[in-house]
Amino acid sequence: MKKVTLITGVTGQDGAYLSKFLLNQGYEVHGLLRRSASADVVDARLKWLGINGKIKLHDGNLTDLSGLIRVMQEVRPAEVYNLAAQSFVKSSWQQPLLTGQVTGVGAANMLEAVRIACPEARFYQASSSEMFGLIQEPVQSETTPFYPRSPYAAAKLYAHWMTVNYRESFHMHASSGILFNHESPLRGIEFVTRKITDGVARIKLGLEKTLALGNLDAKRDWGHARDYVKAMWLMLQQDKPDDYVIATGRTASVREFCQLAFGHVGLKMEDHVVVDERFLRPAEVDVLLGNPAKAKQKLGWAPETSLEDLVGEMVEADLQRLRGQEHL
Ligand code: NAP
Ligand code: G4F
Repeated sequence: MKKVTLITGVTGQDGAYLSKFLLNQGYEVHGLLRRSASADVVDARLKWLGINGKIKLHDGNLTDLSGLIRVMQEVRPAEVYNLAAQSFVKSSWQQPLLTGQVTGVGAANMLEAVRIACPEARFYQASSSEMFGLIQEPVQSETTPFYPRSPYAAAKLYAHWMTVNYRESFHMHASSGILFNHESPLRGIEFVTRKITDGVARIKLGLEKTLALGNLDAKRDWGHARDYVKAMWLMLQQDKPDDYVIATGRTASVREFCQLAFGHVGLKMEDHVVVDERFLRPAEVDVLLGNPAKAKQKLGWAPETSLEDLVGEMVEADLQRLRGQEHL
């Protein structure tokens, strides 16, 4: 019998990589799909990984509890990965209430749906290093106090504590992965890394001359999404549920990321990058740096992709896309 799993956010970056990983592990993979008028492109990431058609998709939305319960009753998953969210930090200041409803209350809806319809299922919540915000320790671990700096981070913090609360109140196998930034060729174009690699590819191909960015001094601990989805799965294979920081233990600035990306194609960022204050944020998370020691010790997990390799893979994918005019 195949193990059955349900992934929310299946059309996003992590949902696509996790689906591929679980299919390779022999799982029957189900995904929650919110209705879109652009149904022809919503599975672009699954197509990119060659797995569209291998996942059973179910209509649903994180804000609709009755629909979630129906999907749980139909699928009867052994493992549930809650990856769906309004995940773009900058938009969370423009849409704070929607972000709270989807990213925060949506996770509580998922916990309720599992508790009501399939309480034995193991549950993964996509928590975020963004919860550390105005950092209280130079290197952040599972014991570092949180200080959210955006409506997104505040919503994630609610979802995180609800996950802990359901674990402690109802003895659910509910784990929370506090993942630091992870990127890939499937990253949304609005996030800084993909914006940079797409911009570099456009400049290299003569389609653009400049790339406008915001705060070049912000620092992030960047890993590869392909490595990080494995950690999600490992958390649900443990006897006991718990919380884990997933990070590389290296931090780099947006400026350094730019230098690597432009350098990959033999260009200099100084010749092309302009700072545009439209891309600054009302409150910034200046630096994030994670300590993944617990994940290494208890899960046997370690990142496998260097920042240099990640940047190279992303720039190459964007060059390929632009030459072929593929949509993503
Ligand atoms: P992503 O690419 O933005 O994907 C988000 C997914 O959520 C998409 O599939 C989206 O569907 C879906 N979604 C949004 N609103 C929904 C709703 N109301 N109902 C149902 N589905 C909805 O995000 P990601 O980078 O893969 O991240 C996955 C999760 O990890 C997110 O929760 C994110 O906040 C969290 N996280 C990410 C990182 C990171 O660095 N990537 C780090 C820490 C935590 P559509 O395709 O229809 O838009
Ligand atoms: O790529 P970003 O938009 O990612 P951010 O805000 O760190 O959030 C991502 O990682 C979180 C984990 O820590 C996730 F929870 C969240 O869902 C998301 O995946 O911005 C990174 C940094 C920021 O400091 C931003 O100010 O890059 C800076 N930046 C500078 N110029 C820019 C730009 N960010 C964007 N998006 N666009 C710019 O032009």
